[in-house]
Amino acid sequence: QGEGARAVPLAGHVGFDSMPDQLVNKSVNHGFCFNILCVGETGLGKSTLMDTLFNTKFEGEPTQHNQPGVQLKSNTYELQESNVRLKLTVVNTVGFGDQINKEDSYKSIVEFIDAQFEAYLQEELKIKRTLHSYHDTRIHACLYFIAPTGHSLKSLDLVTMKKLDSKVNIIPIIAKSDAISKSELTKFKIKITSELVSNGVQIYQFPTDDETVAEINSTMNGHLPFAVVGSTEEVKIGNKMVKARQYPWGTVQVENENHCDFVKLREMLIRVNMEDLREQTHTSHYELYRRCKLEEMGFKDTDPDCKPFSLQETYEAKRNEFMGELQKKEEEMRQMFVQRVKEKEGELKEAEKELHEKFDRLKKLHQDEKKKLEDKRKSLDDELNMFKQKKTAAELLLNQAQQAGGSTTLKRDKERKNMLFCVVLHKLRFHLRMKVCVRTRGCTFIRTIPSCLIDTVINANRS
Ligand SMILES: Nc1nc2c(ncn2[C@@H]2O[C@H](COP(=O)(O)OP(=O)(O)OP(=O)(O)O)[C@@H](O)[C@H]2O)c(=O)[nH]1
Ligand SMILES: [Mg+2]
Repeated sequence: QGEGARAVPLAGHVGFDSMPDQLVNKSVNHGFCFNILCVGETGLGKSTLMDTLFNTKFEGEPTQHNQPGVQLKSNTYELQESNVRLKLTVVNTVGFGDQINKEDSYKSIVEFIDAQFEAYLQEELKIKRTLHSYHDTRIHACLYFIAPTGHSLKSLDLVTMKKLDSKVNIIPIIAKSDAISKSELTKFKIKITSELVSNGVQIYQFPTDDETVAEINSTMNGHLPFAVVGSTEEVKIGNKMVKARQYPWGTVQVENENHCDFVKLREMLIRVNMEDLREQTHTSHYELYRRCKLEEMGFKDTDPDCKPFSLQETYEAKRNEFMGELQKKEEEMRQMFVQRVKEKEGELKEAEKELHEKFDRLKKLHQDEKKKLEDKRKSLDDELNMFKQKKTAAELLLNQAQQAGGSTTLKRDKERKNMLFCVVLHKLRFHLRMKVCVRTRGCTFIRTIPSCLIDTVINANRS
């Protein structure tokens, strides 16, 4: 090649023409992985289509649709066809379109896709990388299920596809296309395509640079979005069992190209472009994520003078920048700390002063109170003493009275008797003076007895 270059003809078979075989063998031994994300509203036939595409039954339980937000549910299956192993991951958007406010419905999908890119980037940035055995979970194809309304795309569909188009290969499909008539379907497809173009939504285009598949791929690009029908039910048509959906008015055959685009989808997604989808994911979408992320982290390929920037230089520049920022922050924090300490000290001093004042006030109050109480106590003591004295005097008086009480009674008794005696005596005197008869010498005389005599008689008989 080029001028002066020497052509070296081979004299015989060397063997490097077996390189493709070596590559194939290695890849077959290692196995492949493919990750599909199904985005679409509840009940649009996502699970049925996956089962129909891979000719198996994936999901067991139907999912709940009463969550407050969209959740991504991922399931990985190990499939084998001939001697080729495929690790297939099917990610479902549970609850997509179920909320009244659908504003944030796309967010969890974007976050999920970014999280897979981030995990791969972290693995790449590791010192000890194990990328050959790493389970790559990056989404290779996003099947976007459009409801067969026959009108136009819903704003939820447009917003979600717009947010996803730079992160994933979007293949739009019209779900349950047996629900829409042939003429309506043609118009619907045109309408969807024009809406996608006018809103700048980039959908995946089957590659036309490989001449072996260029023709079929360019034809298929014209059939997008594919109108699909899914079913795992087998129906006997002629002498063949085919997958179909049976209705009272007829049968829709899933694999009949006159009935729907299921075969086109399977051909394009699995049989022709699976590897291109994987490659596009790595070289286009992941690359974009990686570039943005590394730029965010401060890595650049060229310096301001457009000279190549080595990783070492970038690292050191970033380190210096970081250290500078750190020092600045440290200084700021130190000053802030000193300031806060000063403020706190002032506050504490103020509080201490207030406490002292309060203490003094309370002390004075306490002293006054104590003095008052002591005075009161003194006066009470005096009162008590006086009371005791009075009590003693009273007791004394009482004793005396009690003692004196006995003789007085006697005396009074005596006096009363005397008085009574005097009264009797007086009456007696009077009586005797008036009525006593004295018998003298056989004669009875009524005589007045001299009172002295009476007194003598009475006194003699007093006791
Ligand atoms: N008419 C018609 N019905 C379909 C088609 N595909 C699936 N269905 C029916 O639609 C219903 C829902 O199908 P699923 O595959 O469970 O839908 P899904 O999107 O996985 O539902 P969720 O996981 O609950 O969101 C089932 O009754 C299917 O039989 C189709 O192509 N046409
Ligand atoms: Mg489902």
